[in-house]
Amino acid sequence: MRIKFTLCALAVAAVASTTAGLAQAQDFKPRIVRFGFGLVDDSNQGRAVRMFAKEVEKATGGKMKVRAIGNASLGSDTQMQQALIGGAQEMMVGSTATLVGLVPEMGIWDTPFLFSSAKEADTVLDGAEGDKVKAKLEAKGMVGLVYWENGFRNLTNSKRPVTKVEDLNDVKLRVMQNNVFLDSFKALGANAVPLPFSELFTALETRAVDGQENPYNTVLSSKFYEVQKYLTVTNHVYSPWIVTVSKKWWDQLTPAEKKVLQDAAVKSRDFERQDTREEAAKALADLKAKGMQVNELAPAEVTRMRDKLTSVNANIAKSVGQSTWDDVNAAVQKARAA
Ligand code: TF8
Repeated sequence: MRIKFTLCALAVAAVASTTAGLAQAQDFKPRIVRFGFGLVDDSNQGRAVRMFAKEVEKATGGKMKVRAIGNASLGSDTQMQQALIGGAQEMMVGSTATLVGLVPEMGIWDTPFLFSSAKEADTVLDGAEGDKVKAKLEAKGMVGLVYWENGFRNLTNSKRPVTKVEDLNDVKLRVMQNNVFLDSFKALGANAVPLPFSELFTALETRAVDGQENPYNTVLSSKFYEVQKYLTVTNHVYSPWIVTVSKKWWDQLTPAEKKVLQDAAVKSRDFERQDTREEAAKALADLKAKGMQVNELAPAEVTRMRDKLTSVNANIAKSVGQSTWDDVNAAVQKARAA
């Protein structure tokens, strides 16, 4: 009698713990998730989207299918954002920089030299300050899941090696579409032209613009080395990517489905950062082998560039709000001291 009761209690407990803890296949409805991105399939972005897709399919027993749609086939970053807001597309990953028009606080991440290492970026982006900025998306119709690494940005152009700030004077330089980037490169004396990434290769090829700035990984995966001769190591800003979901669609999901997406997003973030860092460590040598002429800046020139760039800080503080500016900078200082 006693034994029977204990076994029975154990059985009840076991059933309760599976339903509460592990999600079952029947918790998931068949769903198709269109996950768009701007880079080519064979890029750090593409690899991480496919990794995310596998995780989600595995966790839902194949019920939720994630379609990785690259090459900006679903549109530029800003076009995809509008599709997410309207509910015509479920997910995307893109630059935080292209969200500044919707969420001004996102501009904080474009502050030149904000982060001096990837470790600082991880700590702040994954911490309370990163969360606060990410949470602002909800009021605009999107849910931010995680930040991925785009990386430290470097300058390329087809005119000349940039060894001092003045070399940029007559360079038509494509920048991402927000005022922080426009102001930053105007402060350096370049002729800054905002353009969506999806139009960049053609613009470089036809010489509509002379140069651009992006992490090594992207210069490599987007084959910019075919149309850009000179690369200058500037590391002028760390760019995050952010994985976002349509809020209209998110609100229809069950808690179990939301958890699957959140968990897979965290796994994809860790995978993506490692993959990106490994690729970046080799990319410069690859770019040289493809014929790019690479130069570093003399320390005095780095200081001059830094001084010119930090002149935009006051405007950034104004557009992101003083409290965002102060809180993020304090979090960076704390991460730096750790
Ligand atoms: C840029 C960004 C791009 C991203 C990507 C298309 O220069 O660095 O790599 O926006 O998602 O526009």
